[in-house]
Amino acid sequence: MKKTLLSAAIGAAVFGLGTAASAATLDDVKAKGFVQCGVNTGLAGFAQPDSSGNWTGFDVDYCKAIAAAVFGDATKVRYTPTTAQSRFTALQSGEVDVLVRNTTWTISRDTALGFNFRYVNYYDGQGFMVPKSLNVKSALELSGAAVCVQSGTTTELNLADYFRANNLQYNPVVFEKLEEVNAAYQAGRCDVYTTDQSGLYSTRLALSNPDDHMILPEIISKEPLAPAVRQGDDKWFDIVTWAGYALVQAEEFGITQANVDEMKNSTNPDIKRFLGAEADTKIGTDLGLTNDWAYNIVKGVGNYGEVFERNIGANTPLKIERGLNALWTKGGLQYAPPIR
Ligand SMILES: N[C@@H](CCC(=O)N[C@@H](CS)C(=O)NCC(=O)O)C(=O)O
Repeated sequence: MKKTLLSAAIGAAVFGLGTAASAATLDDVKAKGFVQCGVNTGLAGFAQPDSSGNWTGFDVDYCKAIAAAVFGDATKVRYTPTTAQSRFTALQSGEVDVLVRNTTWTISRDTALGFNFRYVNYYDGQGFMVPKSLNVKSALELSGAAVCVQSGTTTELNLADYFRANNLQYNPVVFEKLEEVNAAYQAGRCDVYTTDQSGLYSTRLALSNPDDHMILPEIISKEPLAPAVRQGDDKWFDIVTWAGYALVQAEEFGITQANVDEMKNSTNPDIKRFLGAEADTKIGTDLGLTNDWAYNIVKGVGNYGEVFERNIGANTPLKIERGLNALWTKGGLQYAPPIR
């Protein structure tokens, strides 16, 4: 009897019960009228609510791009704040339709956890932040340090590997919530803060005295941050993936939020097709959307470069350089397969 119950429970876990986690995410999304997007609890530049609950950020704009592709309206999104730990159950259970939350694409998340990743919206790597007063110039000088880290992250795992590989001792100070890690570091309970470099930039801003802290030169891992969906729904996976590629392709074409209407009259057939302005195109309908899906994305949030600059670029408090996230034509890794 016990065994039967157990197999039923495993069956339910494997196949997913309830409509929210069913295979037809696009239908669910259309029926409810919005995309439920799993984001951070609040990471400056990436996903943050203001006092009236309006979310903005680099990841938030990706959620909006998906909504624009589906509804022709970038505002049709609701946000679910998730911690590093809670994000995976939120996606598995169907509480969210997509996770856009600085989540590193790893093989175990792609297999054992049951997710799918394809388009990387931010190429990152793990770094270390220290108070300048610690007088340290390299992570290799950190033996014996107390290191603040958030649980449920690749960060925690890479930290252990890096210190072991370099024969360094350390004392992990682990918390589930971002504000707990921040508070512990601010209070001097740890010598070092480690997370993705993008996260370090955001976190440093949240400190009471950002200029007293520096980011060490070592990048100890690859952190390709990618939106994730549940396995078993290729149609939705395609939409989430190509929404990202559309942002990148728009930048490559020089299509911006300001010129997108004019670009519909371009003499370049590639651009016209991309914007759904070629009569014979099916690129949108083949995705299960309308042919102006990419036009709607650019109209709603701009191109990849605009999204980057608006939220985290040189003229924002974060001042992040494009680096690996430049277009492939400019020495970076952002590259979209042909949209034709
Ligand atoms: N990319 C890493 C780390 C992601 C992560 O959760 N980073 C923390 C530290 S920056 C974070 O975003 N916390 C925000 C929160 O819990 O709301 C991963 O996927 O495991």
